Amino acid sequence: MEMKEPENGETGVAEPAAPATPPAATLPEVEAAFEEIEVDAPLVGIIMGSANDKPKMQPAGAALHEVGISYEVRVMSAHRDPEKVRDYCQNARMRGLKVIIAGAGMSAALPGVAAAHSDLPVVGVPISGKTLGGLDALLSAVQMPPGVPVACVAIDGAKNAGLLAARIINA
Ligand code: RP5
Repeated sequence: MEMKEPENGETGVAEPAAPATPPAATLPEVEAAFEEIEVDAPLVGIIMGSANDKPKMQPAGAALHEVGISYEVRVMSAHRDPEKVRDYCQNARMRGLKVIIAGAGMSAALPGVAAAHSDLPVVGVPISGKTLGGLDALLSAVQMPPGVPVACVAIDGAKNAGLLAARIINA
């Protein structure tokens, strides 16, 4: 039987379909897509020197929750975990935080150390301890040297710290 010659350059063999390559997205398209992704990234970092401070710092989170501002809570001591505090505060702005609330008792270095490692607004909360009624923490948090600003609320004034952070964010 005679085979018919393929005409007009046809090979007579079906060509495999070319793999479909999606067109490369442009940078503005990628940026727009990211803007559409809803993330509930924290705007406020609530840090404290000890897990024992949590009950006294809880009103800060409650105040933020009430006005719909997302926050995260971390325990880190300026004296016992200095590297952790440094890393957290140095990365805070890059991570999207707008305000740091720092609570500590006794020789409360945490607010000042946070302000030394970040240019974000820092709200200090002096926490009352077993002795001295929190005066030790108040003086430690409030007596900051020029150039290292800390907005210090009252002893055990975590609620106002949350409210002040919300006002800073909404200013
Ligand atoms: C501070 O020392 C903490 O903020 C806490 O208020 C105080 C005592 O710490 P714990 O012995 O309760 O861990 O650093």
